[in-house]
Amino acid sequence: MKLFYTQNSPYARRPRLVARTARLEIEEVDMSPLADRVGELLDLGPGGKVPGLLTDSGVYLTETLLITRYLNDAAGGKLTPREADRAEKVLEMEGIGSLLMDSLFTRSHEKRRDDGEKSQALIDKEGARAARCYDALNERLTNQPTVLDFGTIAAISALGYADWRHADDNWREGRPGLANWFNEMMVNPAVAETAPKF
Ligand SMILES: N[C@@H](CCC(=O)N[C@@H](CS)C(=O)NCC(=O)O)C(=O)O
Repeated sequence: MKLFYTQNSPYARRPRLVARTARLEIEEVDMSPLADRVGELLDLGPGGKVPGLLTDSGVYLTETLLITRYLNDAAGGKLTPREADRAEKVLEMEGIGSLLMDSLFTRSHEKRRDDGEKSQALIDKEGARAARCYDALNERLTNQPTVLDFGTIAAISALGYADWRHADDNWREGRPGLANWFNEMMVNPAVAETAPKF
């Protein structure tokens, strides 16, 4: 299997972390700079985005959520929570992490548009959504163990992206529990080596 990624893509970080957590051997193909190499992705499918996964049988899969589930299945379901209660909590966390990631991504692109093209209303709306998500993560992850599952992988990936693209959110401010949990997670080599570089 080949996973197409870029180091700073928060979406691609999720399947990269799933593969490492499930100890699944995959080939990672760095597509940086994406603008120059997008043609290679377009030869495989219509999206031109990372992550993308070329399966051993030659099918090209896209969309983070689907790729993470495919990898987990390929690893025999190692990341599938055993108890129903736990499974729901993991899904809840994955939803919040995904919401945060989409919101941060949208706002980052909007902020980089030319003056006159950007919408301050959209920036404000997404900024408020991100703040609610940071609070929700702080509530749920304070004093929690540093376990990698679908939920914490989504959270870590979104927060790492926030550090890169939205440093002025200062998400650690007033959320010491989340900040401590994040620092402890960064000790994990898989988390450290997939972090965005900036
Ligand atoms: N919905 C997609 C989003 C993936 C995505 O937006 N990836 C970005 C990099 S972080 C990308 O490839 N952007 C290139 C583009 O928009 O052309 C997913 O869940 O995988």
